[in-house]
Amino acid sequence: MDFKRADFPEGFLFGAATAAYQIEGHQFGGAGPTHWDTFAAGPGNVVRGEDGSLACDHYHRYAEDLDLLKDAGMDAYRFSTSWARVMPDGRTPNPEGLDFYDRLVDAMLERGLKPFQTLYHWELPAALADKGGWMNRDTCNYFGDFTDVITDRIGDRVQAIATINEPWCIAYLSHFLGHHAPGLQDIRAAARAMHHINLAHGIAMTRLRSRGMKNCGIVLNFDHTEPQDSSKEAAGATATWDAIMNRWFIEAVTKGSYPAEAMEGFARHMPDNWEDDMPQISQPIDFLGVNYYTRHKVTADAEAVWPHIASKEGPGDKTQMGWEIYPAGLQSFLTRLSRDYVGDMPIYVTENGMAWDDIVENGAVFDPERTRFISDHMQATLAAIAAGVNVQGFFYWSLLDNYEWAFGYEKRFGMIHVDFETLKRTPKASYHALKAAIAR
Ligand code: IFM
Repeated sequence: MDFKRADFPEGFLFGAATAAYQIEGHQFGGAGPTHWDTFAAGPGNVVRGEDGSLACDHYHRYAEDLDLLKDAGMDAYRFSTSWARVMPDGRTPNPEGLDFYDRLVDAMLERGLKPFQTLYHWELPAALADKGGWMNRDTCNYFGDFTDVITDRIGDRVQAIATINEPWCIAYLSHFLGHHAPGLQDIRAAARAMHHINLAHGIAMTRLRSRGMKNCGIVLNFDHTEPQDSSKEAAGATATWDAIMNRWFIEAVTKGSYPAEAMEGFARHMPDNWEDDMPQISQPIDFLGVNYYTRHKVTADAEAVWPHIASKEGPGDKTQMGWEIYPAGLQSFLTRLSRDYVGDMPIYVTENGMAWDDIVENGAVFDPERTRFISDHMQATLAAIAAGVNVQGFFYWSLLDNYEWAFGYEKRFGMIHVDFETLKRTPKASYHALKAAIAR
């Protein structure tokens, strides 16, 4: 790695991130069915129809996983608390689920790891999906109740709480593009989910504040977007895509408004009186989590339905996902978000990482591509810090190879290899490289 801990400001946190459904093993501990179980069981939705029922069995092996995190010299662990584990029907607390997160947080603290919790990383209880999921405003209030229950149990020990992970994926990717659960391609459903997920964030913030919680924020994903050519059409399409993907959520949360370019398509499908929710959605947060992976080149496509755009990956090297590796986009977002939206508020890079077709040979995984990827994105983060952005931490996605949603177990993002037959963990060469860098 071309960096060392000493290059970063005092107190900068290095960590790794995971999410409950992707690693825990959802069959254990009395968790209830989620809309991802339903989606995975539908034809053609997920590679090989795989689901999160076993995943990495982190539910039983969390001590080993946290030991690996600690042995790497990490400061913090970003994890999520599954709503369907804590409340299997979305409404009724499950003591076993609460006990699990109690043990998990204590195990982090015993190892000197700061717990960075995410309340919602996509596993909506199926019972609430049955009632319309994120299209139904009631789901936002139920989410507030879940926030209360889990916070009353572990809120005294967590370092930071993010309400929602990647609302764009929850709303647009899942309700308009149909790639994630519930797999809809429905603009009215999407408009409602785009608003309700923000409202759920606002309600959760209110509940957290009423319990005196500090260090509360949200995690948004951003995609570096550039026009494919110098035409007016490509510029217009890029602005629309940027509004839907990159501006909708941050502007709602920090300014209490939605961008006009996105409202052009969504306005007539929005829930009644949505404007009345904007003050609650835009109440102050304490930090912003930034998830960044890649860049897209965008142009206009008059034959496509609104938003009338076509996009493709940029020309650079690609990961196993086919995503272009473009570290400059991270620097650009960190600077833009600070300049245009959050000023000096702490920003964490809450996800950044790459999938590669890693294999274990003679007990080791050689992944120089990932080492380079991490190193280059750390340099991009350092450049943003040098430009005055208050970045306070970096979480690699992901600690473990895991359930990559519609791609099943095919794509490997981990710094630790998981054999999904035996569940054996093998730290990859990039794990050892990162460990050496942050020890220096
Ligand atoms: O695995 C996902 C994660 O759940 C959310 N952010 C992107 C990752 C890689 O696709």
